[in-house]
Amino acid sequence: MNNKNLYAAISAAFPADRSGVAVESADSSTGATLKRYSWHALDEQTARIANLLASLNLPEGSRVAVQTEKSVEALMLYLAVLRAGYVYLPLNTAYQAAEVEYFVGNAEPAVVVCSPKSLSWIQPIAQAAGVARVFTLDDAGGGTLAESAAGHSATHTIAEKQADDLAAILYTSGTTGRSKGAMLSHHNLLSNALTLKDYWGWSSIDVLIHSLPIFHVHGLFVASHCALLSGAKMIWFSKFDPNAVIARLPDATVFMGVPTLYVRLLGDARLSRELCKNMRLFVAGSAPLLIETFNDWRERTGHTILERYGMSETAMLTSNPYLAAHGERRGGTVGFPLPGVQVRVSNDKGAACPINEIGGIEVKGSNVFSGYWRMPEKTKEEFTADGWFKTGDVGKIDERGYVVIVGRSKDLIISGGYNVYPAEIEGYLNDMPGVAESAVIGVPHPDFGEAGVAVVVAKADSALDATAMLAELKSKIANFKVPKRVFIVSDLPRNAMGKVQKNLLRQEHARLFV
Ligand code: MCA
Ligand code: AMP
Repeated sequence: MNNKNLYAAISAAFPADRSGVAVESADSSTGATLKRYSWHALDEQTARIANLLASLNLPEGSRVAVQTEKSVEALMLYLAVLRAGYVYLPLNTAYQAAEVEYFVGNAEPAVVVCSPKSLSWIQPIAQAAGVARVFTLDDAGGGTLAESAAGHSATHTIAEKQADDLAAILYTSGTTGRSKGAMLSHHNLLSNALTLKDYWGWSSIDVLIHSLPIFHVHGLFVASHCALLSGAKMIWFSKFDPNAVIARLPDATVFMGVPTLYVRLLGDARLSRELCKNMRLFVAGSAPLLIETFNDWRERTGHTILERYGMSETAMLTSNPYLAAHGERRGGTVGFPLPGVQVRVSNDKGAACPINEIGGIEVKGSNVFSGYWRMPEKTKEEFTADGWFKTGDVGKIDERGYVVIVGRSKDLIISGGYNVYPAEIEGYLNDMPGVAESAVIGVPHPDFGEAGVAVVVAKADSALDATAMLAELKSKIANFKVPKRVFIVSDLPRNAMGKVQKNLLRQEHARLFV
């Protein structure tokens, strides 16, 4: 195949008989079938949207920013952006105006697609940033995008792309300063997806339960690409609800989730071996999977969860083995480097760590991004002189070659699979009247794995109200970033250098939720 467009590989994997079901949307609370979309319909609708985009005469490399609820039509929009040769920029639906304003201002998309309910606040943001067109896409697939696409042809020649051309930009928050857009090429995404498809034994008879959001690597790339590149059917939920997943497990063969999804499924007394008898694979990632969850899952279902590890900048890096011949799936580890991915552990002087010694995890491979959008300096900082990407994760490689993640050098909280950067939340808190300083930490949480907690110091003669502070945060930032608790204290613990000792705060509040 000469055309390196990821969509060319995806469409080449469509089954010969395109009348079969590619995606079945299902009610996210009951699991009941809502609508079936054939491969043919997927092809036709992505063609229409791709033709609509092409008709706008956008410059080469234009970004299409999307903040819509999850629907099959939203998946089609993603595929259409690839097909038309533009760059997809997904945004978490929880982001509010200030957050979206930053992404739109930074990425300068030519097109924005949003939910009709957000149009009133997104339109002015888009206008101010010089966005050429704003379309709407609602939960049921309606809106101005579908209306405009309806007038376009259902055939479209896939745009020619080179392997290194950009396919998507995924924003990841920064430990200091603002979010950075990780630039992923068609080759980054395709090479990783083909590796996973192979390594995890995908075939066209698989049926994937897709209940993750599609604005992050896990749901958008890992889950969707594996199914699409295998010609396998997806059962598509607009959001995760254990009740609906339990209802459809007997119809499925593969499930992917962040650890919180497994914890919530285990909380349902109906989860059993019988229910999972047609399943062949449960994949977990995006956050550490507790060994208790790993063990409980095996006991209840008879299946051993396959834990893997990745990042927005790299897609998937390591995976526990799928085939028993390659080794056992070991809880508490993220498995082996995937074929084509190199992983090393380095100490703070940049020297390689021996087996079982803890250091910074560095990676290399055709899956690794080319850099951060318009941030060459940041990009340079995150790579070693010999071209390895510094993940910011801390870990080791054991004597059997399994990678174990023990922590992070980046000040990051992962809550329910979403990343929350304390520096960003502290910025908002510090801007509030009467706040002298603040520290945001992550503490163990039974449902989200980790939850954010804010510890705030008031200015002299100021009285702070924790409830009001939480309400203000809620009005400004994505809800999952809002700390679950705010503590007002007289001072923060500091070391001799004057640096806040977050480890002491984490110890103090370690048992808050567990
Ligand atoms: C929701 N809430 C949360 C979170 N989600 N709080 C902390 N962390 C969260 N993740 C809070 C809301 O703020 C709200 O609080 C209340 O819970 C209910 O919100 P709702 O949206 O109804 O929650 P939910 O539907 O139960 O969502 C929980 C969830 C969701 C299903 C676990 O967070 C989720 O889908 N997580 C998956 C994220 C994911 O796909 N990550 C992959 C990133 P209030 O009522 O007070 O406002 S990709 C990645 O990390 C790398 C590359 C990788 O390796 O995959
Ligand atoms: P993101 O910025 O959303 O791409 O998140 C990537 C980060 O999620 C990684 O750098 C890790 O810290 C974390 N992560 C992903 N998968 C795992 C896993 N299986 N175990 C522990 N941490 C993980």
